[in-house]
Amino acid sequence: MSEAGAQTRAVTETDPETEFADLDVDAPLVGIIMGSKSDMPEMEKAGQILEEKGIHYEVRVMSAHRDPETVADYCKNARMRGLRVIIAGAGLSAALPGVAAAHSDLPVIGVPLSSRLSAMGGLDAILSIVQMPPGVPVACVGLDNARNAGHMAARILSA
Ligand code: RP5
Repeated sequence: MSEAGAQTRAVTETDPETEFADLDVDAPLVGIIMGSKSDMPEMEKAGQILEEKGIHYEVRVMSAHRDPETVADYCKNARMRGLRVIIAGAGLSAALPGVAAAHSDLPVIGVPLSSRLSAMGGLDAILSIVQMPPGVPVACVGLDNARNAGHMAARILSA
C-alpha cells in the first residue's frame, strides 16, 4: 500500500477499545441550574427524580442577573459537553431559564420558585418564565414543582 493509502487507513479505521475508552459513561445528560443557593431545597428535588431514574445530572448555582457571563458560558458550552436538557430554576424576576434558552438550543425546562420576596405569591416568576418571545421557547412546570422538571427531562431523554 502507498504511503497515502496507509495514512487514509489510519484516519478512517476505528479501534473499538480506543473508542470505548474515550466514552465517558458518567457524563451528565441534564444540567440543573438555579439563580441562588436559596433555590437549592426545591431544585434538588429535580435531581432526586433523575437519580431514581438512573439519569446522570450536574447541579450549578448561577444567576442570570448576578453572574451573566457564567450563565452565558455554561449554556453556550452545554451541548458540546454532552448535556441534552437544561433545567433552570429561579424566583422573582426569573430570567435564568429564558437566558439559558437564548444561549443554547437544548430544551430548557423552567421552574418558577416562590420566596419571601415574591410578588403575587410567585406569579412574578411564572410570568417571567412563561412569557418568552416567539422562537426562544422555555417549557415551564408549576410553581415550586422541580419534581416535574425532573420527570419532564426524563421524558425528553426517552422521546
Ligand atoms: C432569584 O432571586 C433567585 O433565583 C432566588 O429565587 C431569588 C432570591 O435570591 P437570594 O436573594 O435568596 O439569593 O434570582
